[in-house]
Amino acid sequence: LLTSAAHAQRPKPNYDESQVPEFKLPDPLVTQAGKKVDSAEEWNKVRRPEILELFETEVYGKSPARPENMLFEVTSVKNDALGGKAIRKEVSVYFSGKKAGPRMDLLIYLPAKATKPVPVFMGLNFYGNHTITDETDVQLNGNWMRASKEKAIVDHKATEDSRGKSSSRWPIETIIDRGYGLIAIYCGDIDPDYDDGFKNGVHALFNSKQKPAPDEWGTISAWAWGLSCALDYLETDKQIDTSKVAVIGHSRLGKTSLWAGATDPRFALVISNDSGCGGAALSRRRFGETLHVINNAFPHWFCDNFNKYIDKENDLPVDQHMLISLIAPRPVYVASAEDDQWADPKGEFLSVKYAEPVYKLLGTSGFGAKEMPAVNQPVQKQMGYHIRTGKHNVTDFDWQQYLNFADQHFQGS
Ligand code: GTR
Repeated sequence: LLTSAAHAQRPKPNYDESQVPEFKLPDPLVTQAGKKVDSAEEWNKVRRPEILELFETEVYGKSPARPENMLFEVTSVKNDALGGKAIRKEVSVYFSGKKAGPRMDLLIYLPAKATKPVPVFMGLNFYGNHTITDETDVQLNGNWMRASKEKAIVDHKATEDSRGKSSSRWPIETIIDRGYGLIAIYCGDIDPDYDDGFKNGVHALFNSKQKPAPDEWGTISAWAWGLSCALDYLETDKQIDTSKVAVIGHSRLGKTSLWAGATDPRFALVISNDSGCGGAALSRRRFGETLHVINNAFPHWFCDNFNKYIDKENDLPVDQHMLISLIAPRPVYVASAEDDQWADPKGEFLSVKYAEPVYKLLGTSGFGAKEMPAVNQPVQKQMGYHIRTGKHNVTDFDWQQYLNFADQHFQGS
């Protein structure tokens, strides 16, 4: 997905463990002033806000407050979706409260047989809600999309042939059969995934001065902000148990689900699937994708301050284990894939491990794993991790683990 210009300047990635530089990680349990944090109170009052602020100003960028006057419009309801198994709804969220402004569309599947509000998974997708389902009567997204032959995108627009093209990543029937709902949103409804100088998407709604300041929101922050807006809608929907919303994302959208979980404590469970650099992977390892590569290829994802740390990862006041720590004590699950070395599976594992002291301080079961587990051998306590065989993708194996993990934390089984 890199542009050819970015390819040209892209330094050779390191995949050799013996070439990983030596580094010292900042301690999530020592304040910026050097004081050891040894109580939940100190964590919540001092250290957590400090870390959150550092991620806001140095990594993802600060987002504005969410609008209070958003307009929610239910545009379709089908009570016998998926052969009668599911209730399906489409809901438009108008961010400015006016139909003229940008809007995102939620595609919602809920188990038809539910007798009480249900726990749900909510996640962004890459090419529109119509790609996640084989049902052909959901709305075809008309917004700008990244080029993709595989997804039948023509001139940056979805086509009828795009329908269902990502359905293997969203096993809707399995999710429904296990008693969960699913909410899907196209990330580009919130902010199109290209470097446009922040003139479109929700940035345009707030940034009259065109380009955000160096500590203001990039696209990942905007996406996470959009997920929180979606949660605002869910809170108005009586069929959904909003104390049990798991936020899930893959790759760039996995970076986003972690940031959404960190910034919005209403997300009760957080899942990162192959999120890699700027997601779960430790930046200081410089294994696979690095800050250099990611900030050149995707200058719009992070805030401009993040560029300061290109080839200077040791100067970062945080590393990505501290992103995981911001989710504590809520359950968090990080998944890697064996053939996805670009995303640095070991660096993703280590982030979970080095966030564990915070989870322990807050009285949870933590993680437990000291070494990386073997492939396809999930570890699931308050913190979960697996590395599965195969490539950068979301598979049924991944979903089985997420569903088991959710059962454990949402249904007590
Ligand atoms: C790649 C990028 C990764 C990851 C991936 C994706 O090009 O280098 O960080 O975000 O895209 O989102 O699929």
